[in-house]
Amino acid sequence: MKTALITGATSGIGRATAKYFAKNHFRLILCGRRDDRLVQLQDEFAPLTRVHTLNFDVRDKAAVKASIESIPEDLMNIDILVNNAGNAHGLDPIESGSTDDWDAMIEINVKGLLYISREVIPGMIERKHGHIINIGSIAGKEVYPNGNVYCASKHAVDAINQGMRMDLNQYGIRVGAINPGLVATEFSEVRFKGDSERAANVYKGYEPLQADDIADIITFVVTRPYHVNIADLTVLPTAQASATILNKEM
Ligand code: NDP
Ligand code: 8X3
Repeated sequence: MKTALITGATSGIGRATAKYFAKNHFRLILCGRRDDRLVQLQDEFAPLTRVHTLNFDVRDKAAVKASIESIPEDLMNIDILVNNAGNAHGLDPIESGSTDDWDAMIEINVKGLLYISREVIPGMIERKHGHIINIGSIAGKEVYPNGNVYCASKHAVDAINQGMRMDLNQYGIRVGAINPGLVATEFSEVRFKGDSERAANVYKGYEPLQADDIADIITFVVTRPYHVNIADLTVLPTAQASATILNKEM
């Protein structure tokens, strides 16, 4: 039975992935900062599989280390790491963007992903077995107006994904990225700091991806035979052709 650690499991893509993995009876280590949601996840998935939750902020290097070290022995051999925790903060031109927003995106989307990976990878190397899924974005392949630092953070994920795959190749560890386009999650609520109307507008007038669509694909990717590594996958809603081209007439 596989053991999977998912960051950002309390919402959106991470939560949906936890649900799909639970249905496949993967043992789960689910991470996030909102404790009430972690308790909900535990209650919901415990009838299907072994679930352990970890509450920490991926920005906090010491907390990341302590949390990974606290994983119970029966879950210590992590087969799958889904580096999913992340968000956009703001959508502002470079000359007036908030430096706090920039810090948040670089610290969470880039440094947080690195801190988690640094703690999990040594065990995978020891076992010469593991699969890392990095959640990038179409924003890691293209840049869009006002996307500046969020796009930079996801371009960094793209580079880290490639670098990880090269460095871990000698140990037989699979590494791949899933790069979604527009997915209707709490992503825009966070980006627009709780402005629900503005957030809802992002997904109006066309059919966006749902978190389940991405979770289904992640589940496909991690259930391929071990010699198959899906290295880089961009997934868009049919209405979206690129980071900037969206057909709202469909
Ligand atoms: P959500 O806002 O629904 O989920 C984000 C998750 O990340 C939450 O579980 C949140 O948990 C966690 N998280 C955020 N900050 C931190 C932190 N500092 N420490 C620990 N956990 C944190 O958004 P999505 O599900 O859409 O986003 C998931 C990933 O998908 C992100 O990396 C995002 O960039 C990427 N993505 C999203 C797209 C979209 O259109 N929605 C498209 C392309 C990529 P909590 O608040 O409990 O800590
Ligand atoms: C999230 C989707 O379009 O805001 O990565 O970049 S988008």
